[in-house]
Amino acid sequence: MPQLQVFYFFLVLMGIVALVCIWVALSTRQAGEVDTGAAYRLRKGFFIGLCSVFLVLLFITLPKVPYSAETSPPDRVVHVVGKQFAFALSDNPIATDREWEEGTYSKPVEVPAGAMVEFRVTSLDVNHGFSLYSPSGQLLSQTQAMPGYVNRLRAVLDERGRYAVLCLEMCGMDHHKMRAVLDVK
Ligand SMILES: [Cu+2]
Repeated sequence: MPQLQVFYFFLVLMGIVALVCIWVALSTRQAGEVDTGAAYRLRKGFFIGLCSVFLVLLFITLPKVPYSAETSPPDRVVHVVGKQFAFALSDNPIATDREWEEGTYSKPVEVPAGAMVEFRVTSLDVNHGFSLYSPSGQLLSQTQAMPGYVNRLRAVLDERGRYAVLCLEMCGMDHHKMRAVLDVK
């Protein structure tokens, strides 16, 4: 479960930060001479070290960015509209409150496995967070659902099953109830 690994990773990271804070608090109890030259050298080394680590991580992770290049038209377009407190998914554009309501009650949109799907995501009221979860509950991709603007998100969904769409932006009292489903056949 990647979420659990991330949780433990942050727990360890927070432990290290706490230990450093305690060490700094204890070591600066007594006022003493400050060697500014050494401090600046340390800061420079830290800066260069951090930049090197980030550069390496950038080159390792950049090819794995899950957003496909938009060089060709998608196989399928799914229109997504958020509104407090549900998402409507439809094969047809949704412009009015009525169409949105129909979209939230109609049967789930189906897309073929392995097809390049383009989600056109917008909102009828406030900002929402459109996120797509695999049938096993893993977060695959996400974008913002913004009023007056359409965000396009492309994804190839290979695994067959029922995908969940959840809101990732705190949008009001019933934010946690905002969800929809998508079937990959
Ligand atoms: Cu929300």
